[in-house]
Amino acid sequence: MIRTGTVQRRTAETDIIVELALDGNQASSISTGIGFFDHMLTLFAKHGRFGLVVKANGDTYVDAHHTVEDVGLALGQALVKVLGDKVGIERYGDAWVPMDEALTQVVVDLSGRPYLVFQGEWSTPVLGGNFETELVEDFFQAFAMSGAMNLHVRNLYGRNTHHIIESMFKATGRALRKAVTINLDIVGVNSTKGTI
Ligand SMILES: [Mn+2]
Repeated sequence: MIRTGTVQRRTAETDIIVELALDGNQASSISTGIGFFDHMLTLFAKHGRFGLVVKANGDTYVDAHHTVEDVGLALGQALVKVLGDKVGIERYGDAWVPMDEALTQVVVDLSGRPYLVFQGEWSTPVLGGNFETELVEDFFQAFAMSGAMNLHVRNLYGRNTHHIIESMFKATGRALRKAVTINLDIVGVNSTKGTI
């Protein structure tokens, strides 16, 4: 069984299609008009072993904010849609990912209770010419809220801004891979409440 779903999200600011396949280790195809963001989403998909298609046409002549935030919202919506009733999934996942001198820890709970804890600081305000690095937190905020997850993204240290942010996206992919994994020992949903 391949768990897959599509979300289309259109506003006056952005027009976005996200296709997410949790299984099958399919190739990703990312096009947002923001090169650094494409690079991050490609890493996220690769290290999460997600089949991910993102096509975004946004008002990047303004800046990258609307597009980055709305892709986060659409990706979270796609995850909720694909997971459905969450029967049998591990629910929790975590990962430590280094990138050279940078180290990031991500812990996720697909709890249905949206919450973001974000710890990260860096020196470079813009990467790739049109990606304002403060948008990293906005992306994770949108993703955690619309994905109804408790997400902790914690960079411990690092010098190079590209490395720090890259370790965050890779670690999030890896943590989510664990959380969405189906465990046949789990009867129903993985909660004493009977629902997540
Ligand atoms: Mn890179």
